[in-house]
Amino acid sequence: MLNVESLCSRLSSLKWLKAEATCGGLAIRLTVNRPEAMNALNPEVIAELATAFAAIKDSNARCMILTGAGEKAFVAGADIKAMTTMTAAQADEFARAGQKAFRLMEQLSCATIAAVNGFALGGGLELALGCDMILATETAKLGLPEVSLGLIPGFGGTQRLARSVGLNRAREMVFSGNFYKAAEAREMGLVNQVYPVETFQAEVEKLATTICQRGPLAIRMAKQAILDGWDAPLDVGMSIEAKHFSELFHSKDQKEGTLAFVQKRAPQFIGE
Ligand code: CO8
Repeated sequence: MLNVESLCSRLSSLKWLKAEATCGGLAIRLTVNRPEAMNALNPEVIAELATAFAAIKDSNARCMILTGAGEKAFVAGADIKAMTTMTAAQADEFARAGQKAFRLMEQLSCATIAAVNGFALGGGLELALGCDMILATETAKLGLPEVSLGLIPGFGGTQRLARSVGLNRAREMVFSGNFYKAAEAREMGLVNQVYPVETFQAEVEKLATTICQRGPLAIRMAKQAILDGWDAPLDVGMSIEAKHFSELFHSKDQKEGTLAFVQKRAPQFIGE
């Protein structure tokens, strides 16, 4: 299993993504690095995201922070210029490639935070929706403006947004194509927290560091239980939870965490 430093050096050859170790080498910060086009996702960027997520899957990273380069955008959507000449078959291929990459990200065992530092529009918001949490700057704007282009969301937005904010809110966002301020997005439960630009990076790191200090296997099991159980019947979800809960009792971290509490000291989790 790759450690985060080796993971970052493996990803250093990517053209459109920047990978850096953070949180004392326990987490990876992945930056979509195409600021001249508002970090728009063309097929090459999508392919690189898929490569990066597959590598993260094989690593011991405890958290991934996903963000966009520059001061204006997280990701302003799929690359509109690339879509002007696409055939229906190419559009199908592009949509499926994005969906596959984002699904891979959604199923990573580590925690994932979308650090929305500007526009998160169309495919950009769809990317953020695949993360476990969305933190945003006060100046960020979020939306699914595809209908303004005669399109619909194609990277999972019609499916994940309704699951996140409910059907009616999702219909409003998708049918209007409007941009929403971060505060409004927080009110509707789309964004977890909103911070001023000046303190944003520090707040993102703070949350990531907290997550990295918790039991990594516990985070993995909790994430799996939530993912597998949330749209299952309640009894099925409960059974999934009990299975993951009890599995943790085979781990050293479970012994360490409970013992450390009793001994009134900080736990030293090793991820085993
Ligand atoms: N694609 C390509 N280039 C973009 C994109 C984009 N999504 N967004 C911005 N850019 C480029 C601009 O064209 C411009 O480039 P240039 O300088 O060469 O003209 C540069 O970034 C800077 O942009 P602006 O000058 O427009 O900057 P502003 O600050 O004036 O505006 C906005 C910023 C509001 C973000 C504006 O750029 C905008 O509205 N962008 C488009 C947002 C959008 O509609 N996104 C949805 C795209 S569709 C989509 O995401 C579908 C996903 C599913 C795909 C399924 C596959 C088929």
